[in-house]
Amino acid sequence: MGFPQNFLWGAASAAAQIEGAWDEDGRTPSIWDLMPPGKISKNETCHTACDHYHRWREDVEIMKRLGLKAYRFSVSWSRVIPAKGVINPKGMAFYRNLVDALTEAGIEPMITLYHSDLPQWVFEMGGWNDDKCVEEFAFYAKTMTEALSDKVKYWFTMNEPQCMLPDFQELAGGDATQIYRNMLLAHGKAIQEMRASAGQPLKIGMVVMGMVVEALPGIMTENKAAEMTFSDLGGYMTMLRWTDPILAGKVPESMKDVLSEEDMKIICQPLDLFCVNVYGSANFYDMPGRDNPLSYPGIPKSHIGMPFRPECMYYMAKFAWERYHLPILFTENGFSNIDFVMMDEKVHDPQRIDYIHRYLLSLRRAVEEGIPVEGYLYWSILDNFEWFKGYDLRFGLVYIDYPTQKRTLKDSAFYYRDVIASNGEIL
Ligand code: IFM
Repeated sequence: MGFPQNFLWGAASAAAQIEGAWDEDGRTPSIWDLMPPGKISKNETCHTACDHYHRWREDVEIMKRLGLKAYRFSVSWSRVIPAKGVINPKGMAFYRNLVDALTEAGIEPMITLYHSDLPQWVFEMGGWNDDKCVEEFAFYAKTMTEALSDKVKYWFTMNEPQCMLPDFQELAGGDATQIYRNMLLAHGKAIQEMRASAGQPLKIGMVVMGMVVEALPGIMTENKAAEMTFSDLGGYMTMLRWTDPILAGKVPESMKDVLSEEDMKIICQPLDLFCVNVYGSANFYDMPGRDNPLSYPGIPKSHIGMPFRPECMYYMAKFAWERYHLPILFTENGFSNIDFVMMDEKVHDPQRIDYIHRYLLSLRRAVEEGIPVEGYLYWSILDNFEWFKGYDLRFGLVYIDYPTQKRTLKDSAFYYRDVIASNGEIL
């Protein structure tokens, strides 16, 4: 049976991680541009990153060469809205040109509105600690859909709010419950605005970080694994704390005093997809300071330390489908490796090829059981700026030599191209 004919094979990225041009054409800084010294590894910055802002044509050409069907990117909020109520035409033009080039290349553009890079001006207003942020985000969402929704069908309000909450708290302090509530309200209000101003019926979702517990014969039944996957025990990092309110209109027990009935009318807007980033299984992560009986010395991992567990794809799809009955879009999945350009001027990355191969086989199992999976987006199209960890970690299909900005397609890029061309038949 295999993957459906219209399966969206793609790749993903985020503005702060690739664009650079942090102070050009009217853009104002985001919190990542002004990170205090000592926070980011080796005090690296994202001021230039992959210089995608100037090299986007070359990058779209690469995507076209790979035969991508979809490309998910995020918009830099402070590039399009550099100050309260101000819309920057040059910032807008950048995204309009990108969308047009993608469409011309036959690549479905997908937009994430907020992928960690809060504008500094919003941060100074109190950021997610302050209710005003909800209105500012809704205004931003409306501005973007007014400008691009006739051309872009897929929209994601936020990426991994589970991780953004602690990142924001680390910088700004404040009350986690207040930040949580404001982020959920911002998501809901944004969708109201987006649906009202859309130029066509949109497919909207919120991207969560997939904390999936996989089933293990003799150790963990499927029922138990599903229950643990959607438990509320991990605080704000758990999926359920975000997905139940937005997708099922349910308030987790622990949040009963935080979200009111009135809040829920805003937060729970109809969504079209369950969007999830999955890298490994939660039951195999080493928890610092805690004994994990499933982890062992030398457990296969990526460079960033994520356990190599292809089964996570199958169980994520299965458990999410059983709980929410929405088509699933894998908005991120990928492998960080110690890549370099070798003597033959190529980047040989067999580990990444094996990773993609095995994770996709696991995904195919879900598809063949009849679970609707809309697409798979590899993280990431390019090596990029990995937040607090800087540039050492390489997730890309395309190698970036940062001093020269030269792009080299890794072996895995060619492998993924062949997977796409065969619609997964060569797996
Ligand atoms: O680089 C990040 C991305 O911004 C969000 N998801 C996980 C990726 C790898 O750590």
